[in-house]
Amino acid sequence: MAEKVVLHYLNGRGRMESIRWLLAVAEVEFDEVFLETREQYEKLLSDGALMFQQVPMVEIDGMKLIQTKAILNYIAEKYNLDGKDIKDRAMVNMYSEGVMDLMEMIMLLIISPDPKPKLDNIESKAKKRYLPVFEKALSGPIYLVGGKLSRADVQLLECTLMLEEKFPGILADFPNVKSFQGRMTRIPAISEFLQPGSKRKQQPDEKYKKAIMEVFQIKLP
Ligand code: IBG
Repeated sequence: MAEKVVLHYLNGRGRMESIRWLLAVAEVEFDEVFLETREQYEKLLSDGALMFQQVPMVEIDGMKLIQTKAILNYIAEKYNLDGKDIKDRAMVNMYSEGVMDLMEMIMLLIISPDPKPKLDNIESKAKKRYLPVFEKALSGPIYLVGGKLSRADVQLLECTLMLEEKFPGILADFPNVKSFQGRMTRIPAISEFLQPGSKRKQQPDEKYKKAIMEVFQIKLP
Protein backbone atom coordinates (compact mmCIF):
# COMPACT_ATOMS: atom_id res chain seq x y z
CA MET A 1 0.00 0.00 0.00
CA ALA A 2 1.27 3.49 -0.86
CA GLU A 3 2.60 5.47 2.08
CA LYS A 4 0.56 8.46 3.14
CA VAL A 5 1.66 11.80 1.74
CA VAL A 6 3.40 13.94 4.38
CA LEU A 7 3.87 17.71 4.14
CA HIS A 8 6.72 19.43 5.98
CA TYR A 9 6.26 23.15 6.44
CA LEU A 10 5.13 25.78 8.91
CA ASN A 11 1.58 25.83 10.24
CA GLY A 12 0.60 28.54 7.78
CA ARG A 13 -0.05 29.17 4.12
CA GLY A 14 3.24 30.36 2.67
CA ARG A 15 4.59 28.29 -0.18
CA MET A 16 2.76 25.14 0.90
CA GLU A 17 -0.82 26.35 0.57
CA SER A 18 -1.17 25.76 -3.19
CA ILE A 19 0.13 22.23 -2.63
CA ARG A 20 -2.53 21.66 0.04
CA TRP A 21 -5.18 22.96 -2.37
CA LEU A 22 -4.07 20.70 -5.19
CA LEU A 23 -3.95 17.61 -2.99
CA ALA A 24 -7.40 18.45 -1.65
CA VAL A 25 -8.81 18.75 -5.18
CA ALA A 26 -7.10 15.47 -6.17
CA GLU A 27 -8.76 13.98 -3.06
CA VAL A 28 -5.41 12.81 -1.70
CA GLU A 29 -5.23 12.50 2.07
CA PHE A 30 -2.14 13.92 3.68
CA ASP A 31 -0.50 14.39 7.05
CA GLU A 32 1.40 17.49 8.08
CA VAL A 33 4.51 17.99 10.18
CA PHE A 34 4.65 21.61 11.30
CA LEU A 35 8.02 23.26 11.79
CA GLU A 36 7.79 25.32 14.95
CA THR A 37 11.37 25.41 16.17
CA ARG A 38 14.78 25.91 14.60
CA GLU A 39 15.78 22.48 15.95
CA GLN A 40 13.07 20.73 13.90
CA TYR A 41 14.32 22.45 10.76
CA GLU A 42 17.95 21.63 11.56
CA LYS A 43 16.98 18.00 12.09
CA LEU A 44 15.54 17.90 8.55
CA LEU A 45 18.78 19.47 7.29
CA SER A 46 21.01 17.00 9.13
CA ASP A 47 18.86 14.10 7.90
CA GLY A 48 19.66 15.28 4.35
CA ALA A 49 15.94 15.62 3.63
CA LEU A 50 16.13 19.07 2.05
CA MET A 51 18.11 19.17 -1.19
CA PHE A 52 18.48 22.96 -1.19
CA GLN A 53 18.01 23.39 2.57
CA GLN A 54 14.53 24.77 2.02
CA VAL A 55 10.93 23.80 2.60
CA PRO A 56 8.25 23.03 1.38
CA MET A 57 9.15 19.35 1.38
CA VAL A 58 6.62 16.66 0.54
CA GLU A 59 7.05 12.95 1.10
CA ILE A 60 5.21 11.20 -1.67
CA ASP A 61 5.63 7.90 -3.52
CA GLY A 62 8.88 7.12 -1.68
CA MET A 63 10.43 10.49 -2.59
CA LYS A 64 11.19 13.62 -0.65
CA LEU A 65 10.14 16.29 -3.12
CA ILE A 66 11.27 19.90 -2.74
CA GLN A 67 10.76 23.08 -4.80
CA THR A 68 7.15 24.24 -4.80
CA LYS A 69 6.72 24.22 -8.57
CA ALA A 70 8.25 20.76 -8.96
CA ILE A 71 5.89 19.46 -6.29
CA LEU A 72 2.87 21.08 -7.94
CA ASN A 73 3.92 19.68 -11.31
CA TYR A 74 4.22 16.18 -9.91
CA ILE A 75 0.80 16.27 -8.27
CA ALA A 76 -0.81 17.86 -11.32
CA GLU A 77 0.65 15.23 -13.66
CA LYS A 78 -0.17 12.34 -11.39
CA TYR A 79 -3.78 13.38 -10.82
CA ASN A 80 -4.57 14.67 -14.30
CA LEU A 81 -4.69 18.30 -13.26
CA ASP A 82 -2.42 19.49 -16.04
CA GLY A 83 -3.24 20.03 -19.70
CA LYS A 84 -4.24 17.23 -22.10
CA ASP A 85 -1.35 17.87 -24.51
CA ILE A 86 1.91 19.79 -24.66
CA LYS A 87 0.28 23.03 -25.82
CA ASP A 88 -2.43 22.93 -23.17
CA ARG A 89 0.23 22.17 -20.57
CA ALA A 90 2.14 25.27 -21.68
CA MET A 91 -1.02 27.35 -21.21
CA VAL A 92 -1.71 25.79 -17.82
CA ASN A 93 1.86 26.60 -16.76
CA MET A 94 1.63 30.18 -18.03
CA TYR A 95 -1.58 30.89 -16.13
CA SER A 96 -0.29 29.11 -13.08
CA GLU A 97 3.00 31.05 -13.05
CA GLY A 98 1.15 34.36 -13.36
CA VAL A 99 -1.12 33.50 -10.46
CA MET A 100 1.87 32.37 -8.40
CA ASP A 101 3.67 35.66 -9.02
CA LEU A 102 0.67 37.49 -7.62
CA MET A 103 0.22 35.12 -4.67
CA GLU A 104 3.90 35.40 -3.81
CA MET A 105 3.54 39.16 -3.45
CA ILE A 106 0.72 38.59 -0.96
CA MET A 107 2.69 35.88 0.84
CA LEU A 108 5.65 38.18 1.38
CA LEU A 109 3.55 40.92 3.01
CA ILE A 110 4.00 39.23 6.38
CA ILE A 111 7.73 39.91 6.40
CA SER A 112 7.45 43.44 5.07
CA PRO A 113 8.28 46.24 7.52
CA ASP A 114 6.01 48.61 5.57
CA PRO A 115 3.17 46.64 3.94
CA LYS A 116 0.91 49.57 2.90
CA PRO A 117 2.69 50.59 -0.34
CA LYS A 118 3.11 46.92 -1.17
CA LEU A 119 -0.62 46.34 -0.67
CA ASP A 120 -1.42 49.24 -2.99
CA ASN A 121 0.92 47.81 -5.61
CA ILE A 122 -0.65 44.35 -5.31
CA GLU A 123 -4.16 45.78 -5.72
CA SER A 124 -3.13 47.77 -8.75
CA LYS A 125 -1.28 44.85 -10.37
CA ALA A 126 -4.20 42.51 -9.66
CA LYS A 127 -6.69 44.89 -11.30
CA LYS A 128 -4.59 46.01 -14.22
CA ARG A 129 -2.28 43.12 -15.04
CA TYR A 130 -3.67 39.80 -13.79
CA LEU A 131 -7.47 39.82 -13.41
CA PRO A 132 -8.10 41.19 -16.95
CA VAL A 133 -6.26 38.17 -18.38
CA PHE A 134 -8.48 35.74 -16.51
CA GLU A 135 -11.65 37.75 -17.20
CA LYS A 136 -10.93 37.38 -20.92
CA ALA A 137 -9.93 33.70 -20.71
CA LEU A 138 -13.18 32.90 -18.89
CA SER A 139 -15.54 34.74 -21.21
CA GLY A 140 -17.27 31.57 -22.35
CA PRO A 141 -15.18 28.60 -21.26
CA ILE A 142 -15.90 27.00 -17.90
CA TYR A 143 -12.24 26.28 -17.18
CA LEU A 144 -9.09 28.16 -18.15
CA VAL A 145 -7.57 25.57 -20.49
CA GLY A 146 -8.92 22.91 -22.84
CA GLY A 147 -12.35 22.54 -21.24
CA LYS A 148 -10.96 20.58 -18.33
CA LEU A 149 -10.14 21.31 -14.70
CA SER A 150 -6.43 21.98 -14.17
CA ARG A 151 -4.07 23.25 -11.52
CA ALA A 152 -4.36 26.69 -13.13
CA ASP A 153 -8.06 26.79 -12.17
CA VAL A 154 -7.35 25.61 -8.66
CA GLN A 155 -4.61 28.19 -8.16
CA LEU A 156 -6.73 30.95 -9.67
CA LEU A 157 -9.50 30.16 -7.21
CA GLU A 158 -7.02 30.17 -4.32
CA CYS A 159 -5.67 33.51 -5.52
CA THR A 160 -9.06 35.19 -5.97
CA LEU A 161 -10.08 34.18 -2.46
CA MET A 162 -6.82 35.64 -1.12
CA LEU A 163 -7.39 38.84 -3.06
CA GLU A 164 -10.91 39.22 -1.68
CA GLU A 165 -9.59 38.81 1.86
CA LYS A 166 -7.30 41.80 1.29
CA PHE A 167 -9.52 43.83 -1.06
CA PRO A 168 -13.21 43.02 -0.60
CA GLY A 169 -15.15 43.73 -3.78
CA ILE A 170 -12.09 43.52 -6.02
CA LEU A 171 -13.92 41.14 -8.36
CA ALA A 172 -16.80 43.56 -8.96
CA ASP A 173 -15.35 44.54 -12.35
CA PHE A 174 -14.53 40.94 -13.25
CA PRO A 175 -17.87 39.12 -13.52
CA ASN A 176 -16.50 36.12 -15.41
CA VAL A 177 -13.89 35.55 -12.72
CA LYS A 178 -16.57 35.93 -10.03
CA SER A 179 -18.82 33.35 -11.74
CA PHE A 180 -15.83 31.03 -12.14
CA GLN A 181 -15.19 31.37 -8.41
CA GLY A 182 -18.79 30.39 -7.68
CA ARG A 183 -18.60 27.33 -9.97
CA MET A 184 -15.28 26.20 -8.53
CA THR A 185 -16.44 26.46 -4.93
CA ARG A 186 -19.31 24.10 -5.75
CA ILE A 187 -16.93 21.28 -6.71
CA PRO A 188 -17.42 18.87 -3.79
CA ALA A 189 -13.71 18.45 -2.87
CA ILE A 190 -13.30 22.23 -2.92
CA SER A 191 -16.44 22.91 -0.97
CA GLU A 192 -15.15 20.48 1.67
CA PHE A 193 -11.72 22.13 1.72
CA LEU A 194 -13.39 25.49 2.33
CA GLN A 195 -15.21 24.22 5.43
CA PRO A 196 -13.84 25.13 8.87
CA GLY A 197 -11.66 22.32 10.26
CA SER A 198 -10.14 21.38 6.89
CA LYS A 199 -6.39 21.52 6.28
CA ARG A 200 -6.71 24.88 4.57
CA LYS A 201 -4.76 27.51 6.48
CA GLN A 202 -6.08 30.85 7.62
CA GLN A 203 -4.58 34.26 6.90
CA PRO A 204 -1.13 34.79 8.42
CA ASP A 205 -1.14 35.89 12.05
CA GLU A 206 1.44 36.86 14.65
CA LYS A 207 2.04 33.25 15.69
CA TYR A 208 2.90 32.29 12.12
CA LYS A 209 5.14 35.33 11.75
CA LYS A 210 6.98 34.33 14.95
CA ALA A 211 7.46 30.79 13.61
CA ILE A 212 8.94 32.13 10.33
CA MET A 213 11.38 34.27 12.30
CA GLU A 214 12.33 31.47 14.68
CA VAL A 215 12.66 28.65 12.14
CA PHE A 216 14.46 30.60 9.42
CA GLN A 217 16.27 32.98 11.79
CA ILE A 218 14.93 36.05 10.03
CA LYS A 219 15.24 39.34 11.86
CA LEU A 220 12.09 41.38 11.35
CA PRO A 221 11.53 44.87 12.72
N1 IBG B 1 12.18 28.08 -4.72
C1 IBG B 1 11.86 27.48 -3.46
C2 IBG B 1 10.48 26.85 -3.52
O1 IBG B 1 9.63 27.41 -4.23
O2 IBG B 1 10.25 25.81 -2.89
C3 IBG B 1 11.94 28.53 -2.37
C4 IBG B 1 11.65 27.90 -0.99
C5 IBG B 1 11.87 28.85 0.15
O3 IBG B 1 12.25 30.02 -0.02
N2 IBG B 1 11.61 28.34 1.34
C6 IBG B 1 11.86 29.08 2.55
C7 IBG B 1 13.04 28.42 3.24
O4 IBG B 1 13.09 27.23 3.39
C8 IBG B 1 10.65 28.93 3.44
S1 IBG B 1 9.32 29.90 2.91
N3 IBG B 1 14.00 29.24 3.67
C9 IBG B 1 15.18 28.76 4.33
C10 IBG B 1 16.44 29.16 3.62
O5 IBG B 1 17.49 29.05 4.26
O6 IBG B 1 16.39 29.55 2.46
C11 IBG B 1 9.30 30.99 4.28
C12 IBG B 1 8.34 32.13 4.15
C13 IBG B 1 8.81 33.39 4.08
C14 IBG B 1 7.95 34.46 3.97
I1 IBG B 1 10.80 33.75 4.12
C15 IBG B 1 6.62 34.24 3.97
C16 IBG B 1 6.13 32.98 4.05
C17 IBG B 1 7.02 31.93 4.15
